[in-house]
Amino acid sequence: MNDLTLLIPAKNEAESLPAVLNELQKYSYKIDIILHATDLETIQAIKKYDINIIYQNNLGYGDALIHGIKQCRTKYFCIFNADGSFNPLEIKKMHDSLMAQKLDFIFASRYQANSGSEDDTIITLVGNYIFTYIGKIFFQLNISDILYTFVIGRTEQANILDLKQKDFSFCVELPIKAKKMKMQLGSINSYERKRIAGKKKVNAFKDGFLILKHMIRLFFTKL
Ligand SMILES: Nc1nc2c(ncn2[C@@H]2O[C@H](COP(=O)(O)OP(=O)(O)OP(=O)(O)O)[C@@H](O)[C@H]2O)c(=O)[nH]1
Ligand SMILES: [Mg+2]
Repeated sequence: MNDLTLLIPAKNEAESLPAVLNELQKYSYKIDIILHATDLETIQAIKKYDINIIYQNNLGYGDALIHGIKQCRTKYFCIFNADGSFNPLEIKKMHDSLMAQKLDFIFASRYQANSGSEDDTIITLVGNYIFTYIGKIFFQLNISDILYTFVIGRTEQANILDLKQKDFSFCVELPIKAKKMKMQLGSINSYERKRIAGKKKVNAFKDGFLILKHMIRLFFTKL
């Protein structure tokens, strides 16, 4: 599949990212890792791999992805985590489904038939449920797992959205703005695995608050 680039944001993933890259080797996808130049341990850990490293100017998960999408030169991109929780086997089925349904973005979901998670906690489960529900009621979003952000999208369409959120509120900015622009969104089943090693970067309360604040702002703005 040479029309697709995997965009992998990474922060302090020296333990997990090499294992993720090993697993990806048999698929021959184009891969861009987006990280900050100060993350020397991760940079050292992936030195031997034939991948492209993009250095972000600012900090943050959303900042990394905005930067990655802007630099993406293939028709499609896939947001893929550096912690081993996404199964690369699912990429092809997501890509095929996006093409077959002529979608602009396809969002993997842990909460529909034939899906699940080994990584969810009760807090992330409830938080996700609430934000997904807000997405459905206030933005008519037809996706069942708004925060997972295992997504394949059309690069051209993502560039129209003028994405700005540098933190984890990027997760809601992408689908909500796409919906407001009347783009075609779809959902597909996925099974989330456990993070291989290292620490999660999401703080349920701090990031949950930022996400809620941004959803409220998006509700009161045109785009
Ligand atoms: N470049 C960059 N990557 C980040 C940053 N924060 C998180 N990431 C990466 O984004 C991906 C998702 O982060 P996680 O900590 O796994 O967050 P999550 O998957 O939502 O949370 P859990 O699955 O609940 O642990 C991982 O690949 C992280 O390394 C950041 O500030 N900058
Ligand atoms: Mg994770």
